[in-house]
Amino acid sequence: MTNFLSIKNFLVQLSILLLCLNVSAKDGYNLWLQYDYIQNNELRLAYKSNISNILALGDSETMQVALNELQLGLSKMLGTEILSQKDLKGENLVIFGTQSNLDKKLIKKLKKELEQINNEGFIIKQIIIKGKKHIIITGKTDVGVLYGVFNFLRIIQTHKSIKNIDVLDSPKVDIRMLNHWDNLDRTVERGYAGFSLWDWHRLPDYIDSRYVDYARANASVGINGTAITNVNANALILTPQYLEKVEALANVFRPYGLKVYLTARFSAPIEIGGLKTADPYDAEVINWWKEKTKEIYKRIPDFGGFLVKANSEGQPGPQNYGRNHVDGANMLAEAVAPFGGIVMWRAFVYSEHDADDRAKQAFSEFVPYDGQFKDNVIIQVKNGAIDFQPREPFHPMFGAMPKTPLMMEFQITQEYLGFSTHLVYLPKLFEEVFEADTYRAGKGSTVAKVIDGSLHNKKITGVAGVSNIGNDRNWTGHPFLQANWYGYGRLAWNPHLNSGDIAEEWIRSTFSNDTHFINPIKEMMLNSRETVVNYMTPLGLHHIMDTGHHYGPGPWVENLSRPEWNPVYYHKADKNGIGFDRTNSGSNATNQYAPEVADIFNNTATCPEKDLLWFHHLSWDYKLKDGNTLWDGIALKYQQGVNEVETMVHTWKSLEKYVDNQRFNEVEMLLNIQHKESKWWRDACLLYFQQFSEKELPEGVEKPIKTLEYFQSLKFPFAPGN
Ligand code: GCV
Repeated sequence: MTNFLSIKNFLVQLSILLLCLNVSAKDGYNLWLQYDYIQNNELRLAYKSNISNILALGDSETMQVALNELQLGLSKMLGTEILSQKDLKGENLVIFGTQSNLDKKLIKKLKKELEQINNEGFIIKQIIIKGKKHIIITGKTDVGVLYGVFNFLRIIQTHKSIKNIDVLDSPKVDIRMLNHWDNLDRTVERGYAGFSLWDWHRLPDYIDSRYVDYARANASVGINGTAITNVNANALILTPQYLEKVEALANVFRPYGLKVYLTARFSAPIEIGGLKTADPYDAEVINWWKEKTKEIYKRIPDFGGFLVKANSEGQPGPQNYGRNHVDGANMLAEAVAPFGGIVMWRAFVYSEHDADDRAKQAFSEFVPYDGQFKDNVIIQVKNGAIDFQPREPFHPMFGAMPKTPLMMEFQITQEYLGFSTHLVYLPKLFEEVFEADTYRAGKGSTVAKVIDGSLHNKKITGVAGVSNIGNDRNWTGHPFLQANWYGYGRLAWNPHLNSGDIAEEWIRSTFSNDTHFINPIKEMMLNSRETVVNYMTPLGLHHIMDTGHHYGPGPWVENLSRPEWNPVYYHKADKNGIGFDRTNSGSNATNQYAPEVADIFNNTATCPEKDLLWFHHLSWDYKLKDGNTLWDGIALKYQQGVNEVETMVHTWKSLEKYVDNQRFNEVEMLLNIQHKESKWWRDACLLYFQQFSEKELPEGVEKPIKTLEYFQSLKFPFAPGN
């Protein structure tokens, strides 16, 4: 590792040299850490007048990483080599180190601030030492300091003033993690940006430098955990052969504050342990997990714990032995507890044997267990009750289990939102979920407060995002989808942040600080989520994507073995109308929300139109708020979505001069595909639904050129991620 860091050190120096030669490739690999040279002389000189050299207090691996980053970032942005010095000589130093490295006088000076931050928080402040002005970056742990360093660099990258700088911040959520649905053969379930980053075959001896860059990017936005394997788990990851490889990754990630978690296949004691059962009540099984856990912690002392998908979509679990989720989760929790580990148990359950509305099943199964899980269990709940749709009302479980920690699961990869081809800025979706009011402890009981633990005073808090990263050169397939990784990390750090502010930070750090570019691009990003809803699933429609791969429209699909896998189950279109009645006259899913919320959703007059067909089955002639009939309204929304993508194409084209060729061309091609596919969605869905409505398309909606049969005949046997 030390060797690796010195190579890294050398690369930093090389980058600085290349900067002076002005060589800079813009293939997207550097993500939001571009550290572009500040062209504006006045601004650059203003920074320079506050920054001379760097003084690192402490020499842990994390401090070395922080030093490299500061040197790289500052040197590139200021256009001059910023040196690291060993003493307090001079002024305008950027001094960084943990509280324990500060001298007593300084600690006294910062006492108030230090009391206000948690273990991963940081302080960035201008201070005077012996009459000389400096900037101090400090925190309680070296990872906190690293976060402070990244924050300081972001301030400069986004061209904010550092005059009298005084920043104090702490994450509001403990576990902020990526869930990789990466398989051991390097395919990625629902992954659209290439193959898995983890080169299992060449690990542990070959350490791809990308592992370091991955950890660095995560640290830069405060992500502190990674579950590196698919929740549809393979038990082999728990064998010594693979644990050795996991250990190598954990060693690379550690200096960046990134903990490793593994997915645990419930039947592992049988598959790799040679036992006859995986019954969580069986003494041998209990012991097997304890020993396995010990073995893991021996290799990886800061191992985070297990993520488990059990009795869900065919995965094994405690119910195979007549036990329940509490039995399964608590058995694993006991194994990891002595080492400070946790168990993240997923609530994504629905059964083909349960005739009840799929949207109700997780709540029905889990809420009665409230208070029964061990302290180190956290239940991982998807943002909505079905499955990562372009829009879903918030999951009714949020706020409904006051005695159990619940963590949010978002999907950053776009399984249902156009893969890595469509530009959709997801923090807008994440923000909508966080801002939703559960009313569980009166008005203002937002999902954000459930997740940050403040609503019910939770001991562990967490947010997970299903990763959209692969080994594509630009990490996410589409240059703009880097913003979803970035924005996810920022919101996991603080679920109360504003998605517009995050977009602006990202644009400035990734592309340009020119407001002529920022303003239209920010608008485009912020609108993009509503746009995809409009051309895929307007007015509360959901899960009408084509079978299996979920690429493109397939509202007609009705032949899958499980009813709830068929789009027709969700839209219920017929001659009388369209939509899923989840009110008290239908499946009564609304009853799983607090009464105040249920009342809003039950009544068409108060139900937000964006969720209308999620909760109501309505006639084609139903009058929408704008006076249009439901049929016309649906058709107009599809058309609006297409028009909006067209606007995105034009906006992008008009900004060519602000972007390097490579990223400009890539985005242009991708937007053109998105435009084409938005029309495909519009035409296929409207032709299909028109069979039931038997109505003409309203004025303003383009007539499809192809037939419904044509759209139904399209097949994509090699669609990625499936
Ligand atoms: C990992 C959906 C996806 C599956 C995924 C599952 C889950 O059903 O289509 O690919 O499996 O969600 O979240 O477990």
